[in-house]
Amino acid sequence: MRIVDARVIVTCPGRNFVTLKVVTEDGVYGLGDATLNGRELAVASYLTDHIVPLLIGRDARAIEDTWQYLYKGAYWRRGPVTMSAIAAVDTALWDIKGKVANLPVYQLLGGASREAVRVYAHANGLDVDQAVKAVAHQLDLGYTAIRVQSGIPGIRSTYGVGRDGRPYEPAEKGGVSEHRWSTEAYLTFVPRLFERIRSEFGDDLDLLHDVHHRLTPIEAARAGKALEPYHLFWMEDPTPAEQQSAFRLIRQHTVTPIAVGEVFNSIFDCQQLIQEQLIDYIRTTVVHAGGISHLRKIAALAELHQVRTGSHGATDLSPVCMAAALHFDLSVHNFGIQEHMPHTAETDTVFPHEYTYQSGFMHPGESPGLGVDIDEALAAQYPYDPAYLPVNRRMDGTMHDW
Ligand code: CS2
Ligand code: MG
Repeated sequence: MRIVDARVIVTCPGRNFVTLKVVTEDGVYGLGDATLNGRELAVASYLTDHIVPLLIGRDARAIEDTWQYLYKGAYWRRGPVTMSAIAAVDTALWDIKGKVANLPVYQLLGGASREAVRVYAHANGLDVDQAVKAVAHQLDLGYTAIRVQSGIPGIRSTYGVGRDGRPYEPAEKGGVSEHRWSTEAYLTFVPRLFERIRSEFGDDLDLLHDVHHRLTPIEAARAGKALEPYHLFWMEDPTPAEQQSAFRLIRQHTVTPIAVGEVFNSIFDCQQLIQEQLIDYIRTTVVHAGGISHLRKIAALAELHQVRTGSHGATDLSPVCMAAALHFDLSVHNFGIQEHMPHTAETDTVFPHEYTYQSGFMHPGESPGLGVDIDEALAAQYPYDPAYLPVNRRMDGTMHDW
């Protein structure tokens, strides 16, 4: 089953997405997400200029061989651009395999290990009162696991919190904005936030929190320790993880569970973290970590060390990635939880999909393949519109430490 066409579709239905569409000689096609937030066109070029010419004429059924060919054959390995491009090819080929086999992809991955995929929602507020209201709103929608972020007194803008009453969207249009950061203000504030949330909502709800790599290891240890009375489900990205051994220091001081990995793109980024059990949840996702094939290898390594998965699922990961993530989540035994930040109606119209949400759980559906499509004519009506993640500086203007 030869590949006869592969093309990259860049569209911006409210935010930018890059999608690869691979077509076989039988007319079957598959989709893969290739969106790298704020650096979208680099992946689009990597695919169009360097990968598509290699795909034409290849056997669409040879998923693992194609993965190895693109990873090892390029000589230049790893990195977010390369791995997002390889992920898009891999995801599209799994979609094709499912369609040809007339089975949803999760069945090809070993079948369902659970009835549905537990997801967590976001509750964000400019202050604690707003955060409390946001948690109440997500509880009304049926979520039983909620990530809570709040503006910090004394800090003008905080990453992860929406502005002007709008839902939080990671990328900002109109140039790169800069945020200011005070570790001391944050460390004093964050236990108070969770004290209030627990006193309002009790102990049953699962609470999560994202530190967005803002702390040193010893500061992260302090945060984890101070948060112990509020028994978080996880504390995410407490410190950057280029130096994986840094997490030993955090582990020595706190039993707050740790989730890491949304910026990782390879099993080698988390090898030590997993093998030394320095984390509890690995957040690598389909689009940025080499696709379904590579993510399964990460999950298999994690399973040996009692580490669960907790894939990234922010709005910059397209519905194609969300569909693929849900097939992976449903099948993999050591699944933990999946992030769910619903897309806008505009995005959902460009990417019609079978996956559904109900009462805190999602399901990828039973359609053959991934169960997601792209309306190319509609996508063409939304041209690329540059947007960037904000830059973070300390109060004195220094780029933040880590
Ligand atoms: C966040 C994201 O969802 C998360 O956990 O960390 O907002 C992340 O920063 C963006 O998806 C980056 O593109
Ligand atoms: Mg995060």
